Order: sequence, then structure tokens, then C-alpha cells
Amino acid sequence: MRNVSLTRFLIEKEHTNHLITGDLRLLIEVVSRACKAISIAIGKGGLADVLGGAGSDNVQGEAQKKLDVISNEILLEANEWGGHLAAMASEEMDHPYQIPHRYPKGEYLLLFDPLDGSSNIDVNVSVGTIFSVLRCPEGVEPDEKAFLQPGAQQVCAGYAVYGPTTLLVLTLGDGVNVFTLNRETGAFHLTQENLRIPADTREFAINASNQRYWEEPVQRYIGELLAGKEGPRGQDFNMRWVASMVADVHRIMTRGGIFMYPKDRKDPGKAGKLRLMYEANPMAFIVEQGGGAATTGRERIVDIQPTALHQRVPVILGSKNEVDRVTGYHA
Ligand code: P6P
Repeated sequence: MRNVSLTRFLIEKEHTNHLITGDLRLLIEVVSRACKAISIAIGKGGLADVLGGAGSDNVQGEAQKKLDVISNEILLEANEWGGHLAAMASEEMDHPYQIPHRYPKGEYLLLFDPLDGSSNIDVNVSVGTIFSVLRCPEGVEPDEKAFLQPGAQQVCAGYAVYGPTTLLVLTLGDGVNVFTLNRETGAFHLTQENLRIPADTREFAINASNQRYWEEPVQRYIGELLAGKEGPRGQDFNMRWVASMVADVHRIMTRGGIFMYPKDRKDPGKAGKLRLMYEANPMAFIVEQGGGAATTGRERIVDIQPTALHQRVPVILGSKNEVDRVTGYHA
């Protein structure tokens, strides 16, 4: 493995491949530094006053953890002055964040879930940051409507995993690359190039406590996996559910698998649990760039025309042959 830092990798993408602009390179470097700061804040845990509830709710009506709020502020403060953004949107904020007039603006829209899986924070399980980058349409005010672009319009997406190591997983639309944080030097280094997800798998991830609410195609698919080698699949399967999307998705990026948070009848008014703009779309882009597939069961996630910044969608993603099978059952 070449000893390539994230900075050098991005410089090559800008000057050699002409794949990205200087502003997009700056955006990614700023986000990576913010993720480093979030990793340090999380790492303090009970030694600092960062655990537990913030005493407030987010736009989803979910109780915020202190680290949700801290992570959101780290990303806002890191990005607002650089001149690369038109605006930002976050799971933790009702409306898009406008760049203060005193700072220059740029062409990119940055969306993020600053701390995904934060319900796991207090029990020391891996969590992460998910981000997505769109272009702001020419001459358009960067209000909520400017963000409502299909995931296929993303120019970049990535996630950081705060686990035994801190990783940054990134796609610029030309494959997926993994960077590991060197805690001594503070630099992210390329540790896996052009990651590919195995097309087949024997590992599935779903919150099985919702089983009685699933639609028929999901009941059938999971039933077949549970039937194992005596059943129609003729082989046994294994199950994993971290309940931290970034951790579950990273496992699948690394060794294959299928992740499912399907539409269910638990709350018929909800199209799913996960959010399209800053969870499903970036993860779908990354998974597809790694040779996997990502659908709602009925359509490709990145083809969805968004109607609201915080809308939810069903998510089925991972090893292509399994996602295709589940999607086929919905047909
Ligand atoms: P459940 C975390 O709250 C999250 O948004 C995702 O990271 C995770 O995959 C999912 O919700 C877990 O949901 O219903 O199993 O707690």
C-alpha cells in the first residue's frame, strides 16, 4: 500500500485526474478535520462532560445526546468560513444553515448526520458521521428546495467510523477508498484502495424485533434465510445488528452482507426509519460505487426525487445479488 495521506490523495484527484475542484478538495479536508475533532470528543467519554442527553429534541422529535449537538457544532464551525459552501443541512437542524454574510460562499451544498447511531454512545459502541455533497444549482438561493436533488446528483459522499480505529470512507464517484486516522500525526492515511463488496453473502442485518410489522416480501426473504440449509436457500446464514448504521454498513463494505431497514406497519405514516438526504443517499452512493446495490425494495435509492429535507425511506443495501433478490420479491 502506497503511504498516501488523504491530502496527497485529494491533490492527485484534483491535479492529475482533474476529477475534483480545489473547493471540493478543501471541503473534504475540512470535513475530515471535523471528524477528527468529533473522534477526540467521543474518545473522552465519561472523562469529560460529553455523555448523556442534551435536554433537547431534534427535528425528528428524538432526544438529542450532548455529542449530537457537539458534533453538529463542530461541523458547522469547521465549514462555515471556508468559502466552499452555499449552505449546509443536518439531521440536527430543522432548516438549512445559511453561510453568515461575513464569510465567502461557494458552489457546494453539504449535508450530514453529525453523529449517527448516537443511542449507542453511552454504551461505548461504534458510531459515525455520514456526509453528502451536492452542487447548488446556478443562481439558486440555497434554501431547502436547492437541497432536494436525487442522490444520483451527489459529487461526493463519505462516512467516518469512530470505532477501535477512526476511519474515513470516501467516494468521489470513481470507486471507494478507506483512510485510517494516525492518532500520532493526526493525518488520515490511505489503507484500502478501490474497495469492492462481495456480490454474495451469508450475513444479514435487520432489527428482527419488527418482524411482525414487515411487508410480505421481507417476511419471505428473512424466513428463507432463517430456514437455512433445510430451506429454499440450501445454506445457513448469520445475523448481525449493531443498530449503528455506519458500523453495520462498514462491516458490509468490508466483508459483504445485506442491511435492511424496510418499510413496516409499526408506524404506517412513516415511509421507513432512515433519512434519505443524509443517511440513505450517501450510503447508497458509496455502496453502489463499491459494486453493491441500494434500493427501497421498489426503486433505486439514488433515483428518488426528494420532496422534503428530512424525509424517510426504506433501505435495503449491500451485496448486489442479495439486494437484487429482495427487490425482485417486491416486484
Ligand atoms: P433501531 C440509529 O439511531 C439509526 O438511525 C441507525 O444508525 C441504525 O441503523 C438504526 O437507527 C437503528 O434502529 O430501530 O434498531 O434502534
